[in-house]
Amino acid sequence: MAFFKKLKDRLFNSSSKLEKGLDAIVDDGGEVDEKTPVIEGAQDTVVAAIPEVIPEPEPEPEPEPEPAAVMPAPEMGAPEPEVVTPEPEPEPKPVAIPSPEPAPKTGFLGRIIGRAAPKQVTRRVLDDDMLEQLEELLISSDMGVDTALRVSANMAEGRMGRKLSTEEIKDLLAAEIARIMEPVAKPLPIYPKKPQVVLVVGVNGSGKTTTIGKLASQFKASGKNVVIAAGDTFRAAAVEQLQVWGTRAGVPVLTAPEGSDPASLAFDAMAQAEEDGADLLMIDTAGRLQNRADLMEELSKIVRVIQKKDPSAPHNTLLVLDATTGQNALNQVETFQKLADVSGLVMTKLDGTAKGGVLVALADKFGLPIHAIGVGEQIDDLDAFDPEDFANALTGRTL
Ligand SMILES: Nc1nc2c(ncn2[C@@H]2O[C@H](COP(=O)(O)OP(=O)(O)OP(=O)(O)O)[C@@H](O)[C@H]2O)c(=O)[nH]1
Ligand SMILES: [Mg+2]
Repeated sequence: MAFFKKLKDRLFNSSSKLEKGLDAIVDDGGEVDEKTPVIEGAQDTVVAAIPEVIPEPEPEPEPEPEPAAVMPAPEMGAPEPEVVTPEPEPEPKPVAIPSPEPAPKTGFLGRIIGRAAPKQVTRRVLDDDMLEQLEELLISSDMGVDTALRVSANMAEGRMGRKLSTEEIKDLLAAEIARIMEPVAKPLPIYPKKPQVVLVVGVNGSGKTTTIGKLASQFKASGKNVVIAAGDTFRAAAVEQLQVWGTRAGVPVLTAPEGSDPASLAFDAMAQAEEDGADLLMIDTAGRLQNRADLMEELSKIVRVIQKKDPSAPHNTLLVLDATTGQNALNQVETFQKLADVSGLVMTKLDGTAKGGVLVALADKFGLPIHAIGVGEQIDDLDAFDPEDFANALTGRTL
């Protein structure tokens, strides 16, 4: 299955919510526009004003295999944040709305006169009322108030008084979302430093352990020598869970007895990984709620102890967020940023939630790199974050 199709299917709950909402908004006070076929109408009313960021539609489905999910970025010279910028993206094409396809010759009249019979499209004049409804819809899709207002305002700019169809609004919305997400779509940077220490943090149940298993599997497949440390010594069965993932991914898991100090395990794991010449050491940690000061302090201690071995470690601190928590993800970023130098995000459980819009709010508010997204519970259900695919899937845009 092509990557975009998979993402679109998995993001169905978010996109169908937005789609239904947009249909309802346009139907409310909109009029059936019988004079113009869909595509010509879209051109008349939108293309002239389409911002240059409208993404080009996906080319023909790429040949299998699917793109490896979270391919590491090219090796970097030093673990400095400013050097991790990936290759510059090619400039988006100015206007990528496809030129109108020759319309299908449908209907008796259409066949006689050799032109397309006009399709019925409902369009609504963009006014203050409609704008307000759009804002509300975006807020309800977990985009957050500030981001929803900004996105709606940008979509409306220069278009007040124009008639818009649902499809045209989707195009504008997708372009706006892709524009916000573009700067944060960055794979996990890989440094020459051995071992590169990746500390994985997040609240209970956000998907840390699962994400480590998925990432370890991908890095292993790309030829990296990976070691995992089971730094969650707090929860019973956490070690076993990580060992299962280690077996699936084919990487060793370093463990310590339940209840022991995770900081000392992290220290020992650093020594072991150095000795083994591992490229990557991924440290799992116990889930910690923002209000548990003791657990939060424990996290700071892990960082301090790691730094005794290598002052530049951890080289990445990944905050794993659960998309189903919606707006709470924003608070989690703020809290974890105070405790640890969060270097990037992984958003899990984007499958099956209607709250995918929170990712837009996160990108807009924090600008932290989004390294990967979790779209299921299986080992290969971790994808690199692609802003255009995400924007199209979230808005339910048909390409
Ligand atoms: N649908 C779906 N489920 C996921 C995803 N990622 C993780 N899960 C599930 O979420 C649940 C919690 O995942 P864990 O990896 O144990 O989460 P954790 O953050 O390690 O949890 P604690 O160690 O208890 O804090 C498990 O049932 C996973 O299968 C995802 O992308 N999609
Ligand atoms: Mg865990």
